[in-house]
Amino acid sequence: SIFAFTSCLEQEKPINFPKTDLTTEAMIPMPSEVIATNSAFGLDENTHIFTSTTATGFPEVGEFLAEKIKWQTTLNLPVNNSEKATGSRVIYINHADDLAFTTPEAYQLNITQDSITINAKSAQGAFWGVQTIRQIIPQTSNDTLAKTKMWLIPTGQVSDAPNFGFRGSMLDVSRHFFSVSDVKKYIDILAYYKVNILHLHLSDDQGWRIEIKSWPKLTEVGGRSEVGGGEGGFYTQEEYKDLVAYAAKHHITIIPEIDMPGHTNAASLAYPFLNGNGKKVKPYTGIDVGFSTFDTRKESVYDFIDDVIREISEMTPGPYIHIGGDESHVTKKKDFNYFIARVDKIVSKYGKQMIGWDEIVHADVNPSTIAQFWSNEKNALAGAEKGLKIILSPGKKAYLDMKYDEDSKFGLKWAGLIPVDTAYNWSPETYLEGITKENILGLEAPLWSETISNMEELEYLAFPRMIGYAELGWSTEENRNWDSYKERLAKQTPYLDKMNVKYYPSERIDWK
Ligand code: TNX
Repeated sequence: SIFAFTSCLEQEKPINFPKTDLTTEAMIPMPSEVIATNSAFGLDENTHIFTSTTATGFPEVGEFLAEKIKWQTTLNLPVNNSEKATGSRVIYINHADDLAFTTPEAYQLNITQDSITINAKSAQGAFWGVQTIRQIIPQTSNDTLAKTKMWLIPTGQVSDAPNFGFRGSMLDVSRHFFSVSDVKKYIDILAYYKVNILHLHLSDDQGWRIEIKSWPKLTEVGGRSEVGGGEGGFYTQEEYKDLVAYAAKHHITIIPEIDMPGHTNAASLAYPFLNGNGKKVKPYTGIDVGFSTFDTRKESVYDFIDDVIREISEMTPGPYIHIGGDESHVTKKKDFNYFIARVDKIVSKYGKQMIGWDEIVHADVNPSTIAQFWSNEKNALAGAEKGLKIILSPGKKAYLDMKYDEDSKFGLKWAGLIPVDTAYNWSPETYLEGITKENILGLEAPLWSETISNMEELEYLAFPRMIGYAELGWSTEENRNWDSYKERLAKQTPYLDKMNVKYYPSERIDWK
């Protein structure tokens, strides 16, 4: 009929897209290069997603994008389904080897009126490209340009790669326990900002949080307390594996930490033969540090550690095991170094790379062992001189558990107050004199949990500061700028609100 004919004509009329500017979108971290071509891709119900089907992980990245587009817009887009695809707009997620950047995490985005293409060398790179797309989908649709509702994505190109391959956060689930679903929510948000490491501090004086089948009392006895006297908790091995798999789906590696020889009161409470401080072990629910130690000269202690590292290695697809090593104030220096060297060998035996807090650098460790700098600059330098790679977690800049200001509801202040701009305004590459980019593995922001016991409190300390650390790890110095960052941060509210994140609404940010 004539009616059908006119409606068909209407559909083919080129759409007059409003002018856009990809370079001013609120992308965090700031990509390496952004070029705007000032038109729009109309994301609508006819859009199809296609991925490389033979390259590992690419179809899953396509499914992830579809899931998140549905969450954001309610559109239900097909993935790798050619039915009715002819003539529709398309998002391609391609495996491509010829990118300008060498790192496997690099990706390129090419957005035109007709298609969006992600090119990436690895599924991980493609996954980061997907996060960039999520960040530039507008909150509201345009309902007048065409017959369908359209979410107008600015056209242009993004060419992007991380400055550091290790961009992390740490959660202390020991001082207070956090559930699997809490940790999953944290993972969701980290992934959105291209963070690729989540370090879990699984044991401390106040609680042991991971089931070890060969030593069941660790959780039965050692898992039942926390700071302030709460009931504590722990992850069963099934739950822990589920967490690791959830993180892997988000291209995040989990680093398990068993802190020793200090910070071990909960372990010694479960198995008193481990204790080396000469006192009777009692449950501990305070927040002091440095009073506990394993007995470093007892062979049975190393048999115990061998079992623990073996069981944890079996649940850890990632390359790293963290063995703590901080604040062992009641372990003699000689015993401490002997202990660290022995544990280093156990970790290597199970095919993993050891990470320890900066105190470990004086022990005779494997050259591939990594030192995590948190407070002692001399330790970091000594580690780098030995050729060890350094993870930067400077307490004064990167501790998520420091208060923002004197009035902060939660947090400590031993390393200083860390307002949102102080957290952002420093350079990992030049922070420590004598340590260069070659020495640095990356950046990690730890969240210790002495003063926080639920997700809302966790979010108050972690956000917005963690978003800034994500940019510090990903973007190069020339691409970072507080004035630009604070504008982009202010525009994260729709995402954070939709995620129900109770971030700290710092007055230094002009929240939108
Ligand atoms: C120091 S940082 C610690 C932790 C505390 C934290 C509180 C580090 C390696 N050790 O045991 O939780 O300060 O900010």
